[in-house]
Amino acid sequence: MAEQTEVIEQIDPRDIGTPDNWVPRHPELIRLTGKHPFNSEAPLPLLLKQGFITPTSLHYVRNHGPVPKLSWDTHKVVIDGDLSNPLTLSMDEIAKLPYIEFPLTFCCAGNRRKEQNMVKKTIGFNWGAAAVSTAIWKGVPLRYILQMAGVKIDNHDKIRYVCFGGTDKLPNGYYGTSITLKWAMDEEKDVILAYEMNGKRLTPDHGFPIRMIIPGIIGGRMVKWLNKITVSDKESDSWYHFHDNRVLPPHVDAELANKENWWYIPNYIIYDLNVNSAVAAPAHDEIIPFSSFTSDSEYTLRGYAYSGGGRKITRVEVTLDDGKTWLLSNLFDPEEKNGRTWCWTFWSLKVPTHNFVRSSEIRIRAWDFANNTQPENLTWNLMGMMNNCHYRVKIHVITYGKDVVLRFEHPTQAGSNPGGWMVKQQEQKQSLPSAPAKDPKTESSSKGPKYTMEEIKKHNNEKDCWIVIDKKVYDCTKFIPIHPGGTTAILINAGTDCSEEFNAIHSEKARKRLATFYIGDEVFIDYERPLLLWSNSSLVLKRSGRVS
Ligand SMILES: Nc1nc2c(c(=O)[nH]1)N[C@H]1C(S)=C(S)[C@@H](COP(=O)(O)O)O[C@H]1N2
Ligand SMILES: [Mo]
Repeated sequence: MAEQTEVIEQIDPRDIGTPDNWVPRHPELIRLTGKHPFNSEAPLPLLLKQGFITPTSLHYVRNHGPVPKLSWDTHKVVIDGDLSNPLTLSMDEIAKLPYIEFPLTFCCAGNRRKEQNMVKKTIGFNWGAAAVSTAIWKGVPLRYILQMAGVKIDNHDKIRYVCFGGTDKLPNGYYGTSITLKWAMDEEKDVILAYEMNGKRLTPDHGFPIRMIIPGIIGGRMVKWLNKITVSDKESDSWYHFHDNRVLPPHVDAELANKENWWYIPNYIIYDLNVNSAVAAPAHDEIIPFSSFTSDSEYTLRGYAYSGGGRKITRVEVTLDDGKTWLLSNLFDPEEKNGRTWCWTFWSLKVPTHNFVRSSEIRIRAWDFANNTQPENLTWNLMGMMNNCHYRVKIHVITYGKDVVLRFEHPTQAGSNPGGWMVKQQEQKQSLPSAPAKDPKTESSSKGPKYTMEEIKKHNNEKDCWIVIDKKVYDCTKFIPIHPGGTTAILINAGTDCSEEFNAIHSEKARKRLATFYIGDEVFIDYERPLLLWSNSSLVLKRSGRVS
């Protein structure tokens, strides 16, 4: 079913000059956080085209920092804490232990975040709907290793934890997180230390030489470049365990979260994935010419659905009439093991093509084995996590050349890629004259001197460092040593326009701080965005499979 993994050996020119200049990567992955670190997803139609198993090279990647350069021969995993026989294991030793191998759908809790960002900016970058992939993972059960290390079986009510640490040192310390010991010891949960992915050793981006695999939960807890496992009566003390992968209540903004320590409230941590689904066919900007219709022509809608906790998808429904009626789609056989599944399900539904003409939107929702379904509307949250509202694809009838065509429009496109009906809505909102005036204290004025890119490029080192963000020029030289994201993060962008990099990851607070370094403006040719981008713009349509 899966097209076999091609081995990528090429270094992408975009990685040159970054700490990842040695990591081979697929050129078609969409980069979401500029040059560095590497966060990327495949184009959604390309992802689905691969079938049930995603080739390693197209599996989404979420790296908080540079990829650690580790070697199989020297890497060790330390297993310590509340154990009678703490261990240190080499990779060769680990690879000799009993193993299990199974397919697992990985999903970042930020999947579909760009939709949230279009409602209001979160502190996270713009994941599209492809922060999800499926691979076959092989490794030794954590339970087995803990038994080797003399774990004491719980016979009291006190919760104990297993904490995982990676070798990647980040601005706020090492990446790490934890699960309960009970979970780790549960044979049904299939928690493993994985050293193979799709039949080969892990790639650097996916945690080489070893990572955690914890089925049914968000990718964020599956620590890559694993070198430490600690049994403790406390959960992980990693900064990232508390400040990432949480769904805070919608009224909590960044300032409040920090001031009142909302990060540490146990209720808001994410473990299990929630039920979610998306449409891959029709693709964004796909068109069907009316001239290709016959009275009985049909179109096959396709997409993915998944849920957490081993709960299988039990149905995916489609409405073409705003929820008045729901059509039941076909589900591909779920990958099941003892009544649970760790994988996504693909769905499809044949629809008479002419039904699209009377409809303005394809909307879908999935249900899982606990009869959880997706909410109609999204609930904004500070980190933009777990967005699983109904997935809506708009249908437009437009003239294109000499033909009249149906054109499909997804809510967003991943990263800074343009297009999407939510993106358009947001642009319209911003260009309305009634939009609230910008705060003069935080917005730098545009009265400063003008600089050309030629001039800006010269200020490209640690003694003299200018950057351009959204056409404004900032002298960040003094800020380099105290940048919370590290010095290299600024230096690799010195003398360049790094709007994309900056906007992808910075908060409102960082933006205010940036304003204090304003020195002038980049000269550029301004143009007025039309209010109704859609009706005014000349469209460049990408043709995809369906156009015959
Ligand atoms: N050590 C380490 N582990 C990590 C991360 C990281 O940055 N460092 N990112 C996490 C997040 S948020 C996700 S979604 C998954 C992504 O795994 P992948 O890049 O193999 O798809 O890894 C998780 N494990
Ligand atoms: Mo993630």
